[in-house]
Amino acid sequence: MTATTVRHDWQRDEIEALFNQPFNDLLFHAQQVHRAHFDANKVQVSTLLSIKTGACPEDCKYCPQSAHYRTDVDRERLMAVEKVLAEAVAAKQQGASRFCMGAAWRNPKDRDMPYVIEMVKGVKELGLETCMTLGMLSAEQAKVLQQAGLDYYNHNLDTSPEFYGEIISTRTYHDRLQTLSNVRDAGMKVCAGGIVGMGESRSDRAGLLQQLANLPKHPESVPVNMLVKVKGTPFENLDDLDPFEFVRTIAIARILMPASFVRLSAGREEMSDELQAMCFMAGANSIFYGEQLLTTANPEADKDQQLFSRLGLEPLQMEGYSDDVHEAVIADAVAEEEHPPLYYQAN
Ligand code: SAM
Ligand code: DTB
Ligand code: SF4
Repeated sequence: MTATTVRHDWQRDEIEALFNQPFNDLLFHAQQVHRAHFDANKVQVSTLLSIKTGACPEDCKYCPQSAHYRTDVDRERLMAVEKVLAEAVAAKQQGASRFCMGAAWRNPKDRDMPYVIEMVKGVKELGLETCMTLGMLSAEQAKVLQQAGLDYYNHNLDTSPEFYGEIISTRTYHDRLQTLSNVRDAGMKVCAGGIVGMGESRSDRAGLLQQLANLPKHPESVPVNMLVKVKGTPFENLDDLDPFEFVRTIAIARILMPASFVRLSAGREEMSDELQAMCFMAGANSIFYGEQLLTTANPEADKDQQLFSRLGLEPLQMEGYSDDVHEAVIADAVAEEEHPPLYYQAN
């Protein structure tokens, strides 16, 4: 297999074999794949805003916004459109190229749609890429959002199909796959990933990545979240995941989805600079920037600027990385696929 091969037929044991490689071999492999597709010193930067916070009817055990758990998150109604746009202006001034809006909903209601549509249109007019994460979407809702100018939709698979039932009971894995397919069919870019550190096994981590990599088209953006343990959620006292296992998960996401942006997502506030640097070496090339994720803390903007400068990283300007370029990268990679390898080689 070459460093540019894009596959959609990953077997669980192949992925587990990657997890079982010596750390240095795995990182070397991931770096080769990363450098075949991306400038390894450029990182895409998004800013996140919670447009509707708390009181969510779903029971996701990791989530501080679920109404099933007593956390310190205050409930807030859907934000006014002007307020969202003011936040988007600030994000742009800070250097973000994409503005992601998240709502603590099971799914958007009909009455919500006119407001979110105005948000999409307004953010787009500012020259930012738009992303939303609003829960499940019907095919019709996905089309309406796409027509309003929504570039990306984030909807995570969260974990493996087997472990999923331990985490959420109010919606199924199949529901999530259906939303991803509605988003794709509507012509939007897909942002889909998951969370590690929820007490899952290595095989579950492999299973999550297998599901993502075997989607008919790889998500353009793959957020890998480290669980943020929030007081009041059922997961508040879980043991920490070995940080090297987190780096391995990033490296394998990079290998399995070579042309996708792998996002070093929630959990950076709890990570050392050295651990984050290792994640960038393993192929992470996207982050959330700004002091707040949805309800939990993210590193201060200054701190990230210093980290970028110390590592010689630069924010990716989307003007220089058009859709056409991304399409071309994927097309090149797919062309390679016509000559499948006889057997798999680590490097
Ligand atoms: N309510 C919508 C949904 O769940 O589809 C959108 C917002 S939800 C907060 C978006 C994602 O944030 C979840 O799918 C989950 O992967 C991630 N997330 C939530 N709480 C988290 C936590 N404590 N640590 C890490 N990731 C978390
Ligand atoms: C994703 O995968 N991670 C982001 C984004 N998509 C919406 C959310 C992280 C949330 C972390 C917990 C919080 O701040 O509430
Ligand atoms: Fe609600 Fe989303 Fe949190 Fe689940 S992850 S409880 S759906 S806000």
